[in-house]
Amino acid sequence: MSLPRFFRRHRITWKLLSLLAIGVCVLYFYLNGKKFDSIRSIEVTEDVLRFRRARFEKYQNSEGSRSGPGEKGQGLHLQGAEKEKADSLMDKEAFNIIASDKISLERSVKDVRDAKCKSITYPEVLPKASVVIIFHNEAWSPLLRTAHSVVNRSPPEYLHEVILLDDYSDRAGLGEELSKYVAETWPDGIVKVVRTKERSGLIRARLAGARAATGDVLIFLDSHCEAGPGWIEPLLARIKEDRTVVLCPEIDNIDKYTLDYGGTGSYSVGGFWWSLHFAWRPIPDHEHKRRKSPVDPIRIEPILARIQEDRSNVVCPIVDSISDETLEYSGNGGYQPGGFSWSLHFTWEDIPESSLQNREYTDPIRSPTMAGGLFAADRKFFFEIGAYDEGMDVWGGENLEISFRTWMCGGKLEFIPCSRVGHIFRSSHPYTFPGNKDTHGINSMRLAEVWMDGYKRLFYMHRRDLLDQDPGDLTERKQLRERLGCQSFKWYLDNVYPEKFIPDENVAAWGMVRNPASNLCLDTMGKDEKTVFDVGVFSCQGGASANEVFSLSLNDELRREDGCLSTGGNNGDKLSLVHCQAGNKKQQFAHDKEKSIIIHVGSGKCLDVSGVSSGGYPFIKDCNNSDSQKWNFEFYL
Ligand code: UD2
Ligand code: MN
Repeated sequence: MSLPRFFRRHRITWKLLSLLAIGVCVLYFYLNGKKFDSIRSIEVTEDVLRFRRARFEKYQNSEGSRSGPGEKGQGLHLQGAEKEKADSLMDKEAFNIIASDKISLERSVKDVRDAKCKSITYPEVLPKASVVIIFHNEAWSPLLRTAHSVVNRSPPEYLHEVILLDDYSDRAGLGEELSKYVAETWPDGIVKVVRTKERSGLIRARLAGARAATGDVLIFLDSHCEAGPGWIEPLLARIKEDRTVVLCPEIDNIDKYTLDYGGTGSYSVGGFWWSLHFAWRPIPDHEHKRRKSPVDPIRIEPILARIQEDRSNVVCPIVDSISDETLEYSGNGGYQPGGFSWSLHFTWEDIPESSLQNREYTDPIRSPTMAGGLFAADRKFFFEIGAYDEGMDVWGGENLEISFRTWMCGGKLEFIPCSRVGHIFRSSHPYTFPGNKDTHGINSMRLAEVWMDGYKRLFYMHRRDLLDQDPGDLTERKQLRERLGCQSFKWYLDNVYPEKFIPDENVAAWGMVRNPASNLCLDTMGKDEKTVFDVGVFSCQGGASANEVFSLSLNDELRREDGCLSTGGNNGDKLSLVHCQAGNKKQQFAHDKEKSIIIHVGSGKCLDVSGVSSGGYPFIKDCNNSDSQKWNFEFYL
């Protein structure tokens, strides 16, 4: 029987059939057009709120008495077969998954906040947070531990929702099983799973999360974090105070081998290398001053007070001890102010509480950049200043982009010392980079092109390989900058990051440092500037290699971005590149352009390459006017 006859027999008309086809098409496009799965939403009634409150209190009350592996944030030291298994999985997971699996998903952590954080009273009414946790093929235990830590340590009044944003994972257990676990564990719907329909990369995944969120404030976390006690209030309170701040918690380190939750110890801020990699840096002096840090100098009353722009103060140095027997000079350890006893003898006292104002420990710390993964922002403000660059793929660069943009377009970036969140810093990425693309490189190129004005030259100096690459369409991002009327990158450097060294500005000379007779140039020989190493010489590359770029600073340093040449005082001493230290005599060099010599100020000796060939090491030697001691910089300012 032919088909038309079949239809006639069963009274199915062509009309009906085409209607059906159209219906199927509409449904198909509707489902496909939606970028993510719909969110399970549950009406938040009084009952639901009571349920959440009770759950939160139950956890809070039991937290102190929990026992088991890894509790109180302790690390696990595996033995025997378990250790072998963990070691063998290290390559794949880039952290100790066996230890993580043994630790409760709801473990307690150390409270590493400064004691003063605990005495702060935050406003009762705070904006509510949507916590967005993005992941691609994350291991089960760190992912769920992140979610549990957020629910267990955020008062329900302030937690609008937790969004687990699955960036198209295909790892076993992260599909149905995860949805089921979430539904059963948090029946009140506080945790939601949202899935992208294609691998989006972490930047577009965060955007998808932000678009799905409906809370007042967005807080992003990586999928291997643990929120610490009291982590959320200081973030929300600061945003309530000023909706234009973008905030980072202090990021504590969860050890990738043992899962030990450790405090960061000292506070740092973010910087960057001109290669557009992120760097941690100590809080700069100007920021200490702005925060009116009482620690440096220490105020030691009642007897002594410090002079600070006030001639009526009498000051003392901290008195170190010199042993009367061995003459060993040693620091006194703790700082102590003086007091007196009523018999009128002098006494050493503890620093009075009143002198240790809270702010050093609790006030926001301004930072030029953020590490990327953990931050909070007013949801609307996040979108107002341009959210993220959707043209960025998989991983890298977005953290500097949002940092530069926030500062340049009217926001501020701050670290909040009282908000602590742990993160497992892994040694590699336990996921693929589709097409094996250098996404950090291309993403950085996009941000350099849009935000760095002429300073992008310093990025390309390190990444000549990218010069012939296509960063993709930048029109929208450039329009955004225009529309928001953002400041220049020079403004950012001058006002936000004044301590950043610019290799070709405000220097005496820069570029290749060349010995004409041998055509050898100072060269890092590809060594990483974050390490200490001896500087070599190599045949001059004619500006083709960033390894040969050195600057003679106005402070007489012969330096790179962060490292200065340093040498002892003896004939034959090599020159090592070490962290620059203002005023260190070993690091001072003078260049006599007429005589073409470079003199090490401390020893009066000259930079020399006699008998050295390409790949060897220059040294200092008594000045003798020979050709092996003649040097020229590529550019003089
Ligand atoms: C740091 C940041 C990270 C990000 C990155 C620069 C911290 C602690 N971490 O690297 O958040 O800013 O620098 O880009 O500051 N992911 C996806 N889809 C992908 C790839 C990754 O969802 O295609 C998720 C991943 O599961 C993780 C997050 O993105 O939750 C960040 O990735 P990471 O942990 O590998 O990055 P990390 O910490 O080395
Ligand atoms: Mn991470």
